[in-house]
Amino acid sequence: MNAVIRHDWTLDEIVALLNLPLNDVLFHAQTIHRANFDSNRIKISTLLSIKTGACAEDCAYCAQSTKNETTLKTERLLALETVLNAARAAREQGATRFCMGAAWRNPTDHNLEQVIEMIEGVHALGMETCVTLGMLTIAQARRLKDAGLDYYNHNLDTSPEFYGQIITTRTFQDRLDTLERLREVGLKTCSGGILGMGESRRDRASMLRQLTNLPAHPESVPINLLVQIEGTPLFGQASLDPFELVRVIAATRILMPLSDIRLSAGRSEMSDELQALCFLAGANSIFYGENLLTAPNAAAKRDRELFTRLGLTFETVAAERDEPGGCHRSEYIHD
Ligand code: SAM
Ligand code: DTB
Ligand code: SF4
Repeated sequence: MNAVIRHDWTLDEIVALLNLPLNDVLFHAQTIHRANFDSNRIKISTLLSIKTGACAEDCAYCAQSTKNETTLKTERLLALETVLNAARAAREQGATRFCMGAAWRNPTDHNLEQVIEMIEGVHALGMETCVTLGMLTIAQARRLKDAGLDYYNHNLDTSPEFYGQIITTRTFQDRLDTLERLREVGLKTCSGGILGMGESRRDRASMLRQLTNLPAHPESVPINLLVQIEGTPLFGQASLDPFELVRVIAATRILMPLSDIRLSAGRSEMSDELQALCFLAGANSIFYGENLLTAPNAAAKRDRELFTRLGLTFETVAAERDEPGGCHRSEYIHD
């Protein structure tokens, strides 16, 4: 009952979930969450931008688009050793998964081989790997799978109806096609979206419907709150009612009972109380570390204190238990 996996949700059903009194949707989501997860355990991943800025796409939210007049310093693909040093530092801080993001519309085959060296190096440190590199061909998806990649992040970002107001240089269908290729080769997927871009509640429901009605639910669903970047068209957008974020997380938990739900970008602007409500609503994963890709994240010290105050545990890779061949065991700590 608490892990009914459906792929046939109607838009009205999802809107109805978002319209519930907050206590009711929270109770429903928390009941499902408890039945399927340790409700006091949070997974943490650390992000690194391995290629920054100078992106030809026109995503209206993004600091990295050449179409947006931001002050971002661009950076070519990082050297392998730089990436591995960052992964080691993230592991020391307790991250179990290292996510590498590149500001590409899609990688070239040469780019992909360079990133594969990074994936193999991070694996050898005993960490899970995730990359987000833009659109992929089926051959590229297969190459990543064969190289041992764990997760590929590719977001739908918003509803198909609102999408055209946010991005014009690639279509919603392009995104669905990449997700299909990932599934076809058996890669685990991380796919979600962004809230607070001026979309309606119905758009939010429609985005969730797209995710939950995919042939398989993404293993990981990032819910980002727009980080407003000066120089982007979305800078100055009216901020979202924080309870709407909680409702969306709760609905996501109800719709995708077994997926990890990541409270992603935007935490640095959230109060501790709002984050606590998001965990109650079923979020069980965060980005941890001082930076997201180009924007600051919630400070790690603040996160550790918040976890202690809430009695949450987070999974760490114990460095001293690192085993040859890249195997690792995890343990749960109270920090
Ligand atoms: N270039 C690749 C792509 O677009 O697929 C990968 C990197 S891109 C930065 C990854 C995701 O980060 C985007 O799809 C979007 O959901 C999220 N993102 C980017 N900028 C953001 C912002 N300012 N606020 C919230 N989320 C953001
Ligand atoms: C995701 O859904 N959010 C992350 C990750 N996947 C790649 C990226 C957030 C980016 C926030 C803005 C920035 O740092 O530029
Ligand atoms: Fe480029 Fe990705 Fe940013 Fe869009 S979201 S501008 S594709 S880096």
